[in-house]
Amino acid sequence: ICLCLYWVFFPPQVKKRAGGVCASLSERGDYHAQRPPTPLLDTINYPIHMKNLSIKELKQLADELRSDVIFNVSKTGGHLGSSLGVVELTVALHYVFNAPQDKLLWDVGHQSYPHKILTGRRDKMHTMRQTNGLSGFTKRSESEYDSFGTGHSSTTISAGLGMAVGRDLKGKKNHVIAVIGDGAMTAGQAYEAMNNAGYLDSDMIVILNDNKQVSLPTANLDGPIPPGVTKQLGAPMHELAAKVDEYARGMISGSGSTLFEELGLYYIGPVDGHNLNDLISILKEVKSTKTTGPVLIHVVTEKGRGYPYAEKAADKYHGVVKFDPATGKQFKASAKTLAYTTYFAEALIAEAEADKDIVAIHAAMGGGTGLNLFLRRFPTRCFDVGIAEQHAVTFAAGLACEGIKPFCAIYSQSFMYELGLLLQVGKGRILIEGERVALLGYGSAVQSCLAAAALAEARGLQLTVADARFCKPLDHALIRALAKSHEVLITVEEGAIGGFGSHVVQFLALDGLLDGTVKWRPLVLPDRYIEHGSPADQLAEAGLTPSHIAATVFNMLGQTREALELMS
Ligand SMILES: Cc1ncc(C[n+]2csc(CCOP(=O)(O)OP(=O)(O)O)c2C)c(N)n1
Repeated sequence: ICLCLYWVFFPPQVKKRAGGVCASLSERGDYHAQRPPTPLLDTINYPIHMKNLSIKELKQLADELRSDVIFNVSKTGGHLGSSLGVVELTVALHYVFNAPQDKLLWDVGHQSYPHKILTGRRDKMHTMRQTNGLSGFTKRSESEYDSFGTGHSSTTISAGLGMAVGRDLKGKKNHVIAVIGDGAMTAGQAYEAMNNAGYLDSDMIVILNDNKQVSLPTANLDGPIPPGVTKQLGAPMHELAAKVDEYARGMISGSGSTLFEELGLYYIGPVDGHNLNDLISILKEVKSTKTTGPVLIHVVTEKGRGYPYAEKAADKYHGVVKFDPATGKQFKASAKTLAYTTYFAEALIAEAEADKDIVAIHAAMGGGTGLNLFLRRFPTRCFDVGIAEQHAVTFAAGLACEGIKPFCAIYSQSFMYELGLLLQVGKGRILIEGERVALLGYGSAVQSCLAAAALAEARGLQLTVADARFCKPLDHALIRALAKSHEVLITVEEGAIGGFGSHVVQFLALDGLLDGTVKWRPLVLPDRYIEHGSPADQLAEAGLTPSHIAATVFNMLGQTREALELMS
């Protein structure tokens, strides 16, 4: 009831900025290599320190926070555009609610930099995404203010609902607020969670952060895709978002209810996500209303807000490397070789030139998978399905049923799933012929095997190195030959226990190859979580560097002196 009254007194509105510029400190374009002056932010270490600020001071705090985010990210790289878009929302949330008792969840967590600065981590922002430094996402072990660990998109409504129900079971009274982007909102899990939230009717607040950017037109090696293509990519999603708005205002549904209301959530919005007055009023109202069940507040924000270079960029500076704050220019290192993704995209384009049935699918990751390049060449044969990996795969299956040849690329740090044939399936190859010990590498571990062979060669031992290329189907002939002609066979993979090496040993055992004298050892990732850091640091922690591999070789041959030398 209070919420309805609220509508009468504060009708939600979205104000358009004239020419995209307004007069905040950061928006005046005062960017320098030096840290910007932040007198008010300097007095705020935790949300408790901002509780007595006036609205005017909170606005100043938001401006200082924005310039601090820009300065920090210019030194470390990271998710800039998304964080800039939620500066006012972050200030309003921490002003109105009492974290960490109230649970604040950030979906994906890539937009949590302002939150980190306001929750005791400002002095560590320069360590962001580095080994032993701050995580680029929210992380429970990093701070009690990070109520849920994220990175994977579209989980926060489910997790928030769990926290709300857990609170009720324990008889506690805190609030639960899940902030989720319009991109993350395209995933099925978000709707599964809302449906369940409507059914369970626990009090929780979902904030839909709608910045009209659903997918990541992330810069590829040759720069971001041009705005025209971005528009083409995003248009259907924007239409969908607009429809959601119309729905929300009761303009579409026959019954006059909104999409979210149909799912059982109370809808409020759209609200200008850069207007602190509006945000604070609405959040206070929702906070003080008792037993509402799940409420969804639709907040409209602008990605990259307040940093002109980000606002103008096609990718809104979603993810940036280090840059010069004064010019917005990013310091991109020129790579010696092409990225895997570019090889993949170029190979797929070559196949698709010859076969018109080939299409490509990705889940909001055109940049990360390299498929933006494919989109450029074949605009009608590339499908961005939103952050909906499970749908992407089944959509591909449907296409395949109709005789289309779909390549579905699912983005991951180290894993790409391709449907289709580019290499001879099930065939590996020998890269170096050696003696006594064979290294059988899988994926990027092959490079480490080659480096390990160089280390062994410097100590007088010539290793065999083979590239398995496939885990399934295995190259039985290759494995048999290696096992028969070496004393030791070592499988090396950047994968967990139960993967490639396990397949190999299963085959070795069944083929009787373990009944003789060959010794087999698997080198895999340890069965525990490895913290973020540079790939080199992570491999060192996992015991998978070339030195580790070479040391294993010498240990197996009983040459412990060489092994120790390699590890010292
Ligand atoms: C399951 C999954 N797929 C893809 C990604 C990669 N990803 C990270 S952020 C993002 C876009 C998020 O868009 P949105 O939720 O609207 O947040 P915004 O950055 O626009 O604020 C994507 C696709 C991911 N983190 N998790």
